[in-house]
Amino acid sequence: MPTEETLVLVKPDGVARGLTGAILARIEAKGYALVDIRLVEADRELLEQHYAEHAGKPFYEPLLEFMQSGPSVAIRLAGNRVIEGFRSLAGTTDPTTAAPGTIRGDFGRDWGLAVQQNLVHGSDSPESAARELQIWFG
Ligand code: RTP
Ligand code: MG
Repeated sequence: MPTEETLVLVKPDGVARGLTGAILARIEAKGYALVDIRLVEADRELLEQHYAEHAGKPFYEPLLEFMQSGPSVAIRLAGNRVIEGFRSLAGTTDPTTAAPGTIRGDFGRDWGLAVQQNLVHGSDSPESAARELQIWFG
């Protein structure tokens, strides 16, 4: 089976809180390979592409604002079943109920804001991964 790739983001809250290293340590300990990594100040145009599926939802505008609040770390990550595997490491979307042992469960906090600041993003399918890697890495 060919090695799979996914797009992982350490979102602005993760970078601002100094959690990039701790998050990368979990990814590396799991055995996934860093293929490319860069610090990105995402602009609105990039984020509109990335979050196209959420356009019109109540959290969409706050989400785009949050994602422009500071740099994100974009990672091209490779490994067997890495798409599913990273989402398992990340935990579910809501940090309050994300399982302990996951990135969101251990480090994520509900700030009572209009958008979940949940530290990381991971592509949810091979189609999303291909599309998102093109957006963030060209
Ligand atoms: P991601 O795309 O970031 O890996 O997270 P996900 O699949 O778990 O969540 P998704 O449903 O795709 O939502 C994308 C991001 O939007 C924010 N969100 N806030 N206020 C809310 O209830 C809410 N719902 C979604 C989160 O930052 C989520 O990661
Ligand atoms: Mg998603």
